[in-house]
Amino acid sequence: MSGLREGLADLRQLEPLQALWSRHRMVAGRVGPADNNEVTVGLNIALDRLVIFGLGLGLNETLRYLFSQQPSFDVFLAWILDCHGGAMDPARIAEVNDAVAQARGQAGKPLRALPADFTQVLDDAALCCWAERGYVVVRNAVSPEACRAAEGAIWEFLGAHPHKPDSWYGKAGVEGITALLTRHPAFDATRRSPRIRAAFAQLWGTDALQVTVDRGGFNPPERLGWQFPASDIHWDTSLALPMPFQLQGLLYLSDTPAEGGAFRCVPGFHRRLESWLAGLPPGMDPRAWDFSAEAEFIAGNAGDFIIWHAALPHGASPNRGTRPRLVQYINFIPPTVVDCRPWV
Ligand SMILES: O=C(O)CCC(=O)C(=O)O
Repeated sequence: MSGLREGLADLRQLEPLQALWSRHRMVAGRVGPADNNEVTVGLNIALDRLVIFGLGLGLNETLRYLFSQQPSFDVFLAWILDCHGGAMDPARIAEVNDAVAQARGQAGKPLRALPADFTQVLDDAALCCWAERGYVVVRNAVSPEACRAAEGAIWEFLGAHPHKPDSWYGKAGVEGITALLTRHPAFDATRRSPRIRAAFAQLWGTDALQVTVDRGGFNPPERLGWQFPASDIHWDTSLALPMPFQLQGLLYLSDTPAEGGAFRCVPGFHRRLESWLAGLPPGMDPRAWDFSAEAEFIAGNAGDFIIWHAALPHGASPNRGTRPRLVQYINFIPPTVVDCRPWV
């Protein structure tokens, strides 16, 4: 690991980081020319994502920091090091540089095919569920130890205790049901799970993928004075057609029965989104539709991973069980694939 001075020097060599900082400074400060060329914008978004995730940072936290603080480049670098406890492995920085160079070379080219010796983790039944219902559950996607470590990281971060219900509510580290923890060695370990990566690779048809650095989730049982606060069943993607192939995923860190705050989605909706949109009454906001009667609750055990097609309306559900539901959100994206559709 490099110290503060070396860390700053290493990061300063990361040319795309300077580009990211300067673009966001221009947008935040409304100075300089805006580049509206679609290809450049798409590539810039892809490279920003590569650099941010590659450095082990969350996308939201980084963009929020850049926009709210408008730091100088050196202050930004110091913030990145600070996020990692003051030091970073130079090898990680070099990897980001390599990944960016590769992504530049791959931009606009077809995704690299899976190698001939790729070991499939999704069997025929899983693939059938995927095709028809638009989701798949990878059982035992991470080891019990890795799962317990990630679960423990959330409990510790929240300062809550699994067997003390009074400690589950009113936590500063929770927004809605999102546990605001992104950077933790136990989270990094689950992100490296070969089964999760392979499942995404199988669905994407490429193993040239980048893992996202996302947060955890904490959904305790409802009780008097505390109601399920998360948003309803929703989409996180634009509804502009054609809908691109996009995936989302979460890892159950605790055993989750259907009534225990499980993930829910409207199965098969990816196959009828277009006709459903066409049949809506004029002026009706598709996002205002109540899908609750059509949604299926996907129960699972700690260590199970759910991948769903982003076209499925989905969301967490109120926890009517006895134990909090803990999850970690993980996604894998081909580095050069970006969605430039307008938000609809
Ligand atoms: O936590 C869940 O079960 C759902 C997650 C979700 O709605 C999302 O990632 O957009």
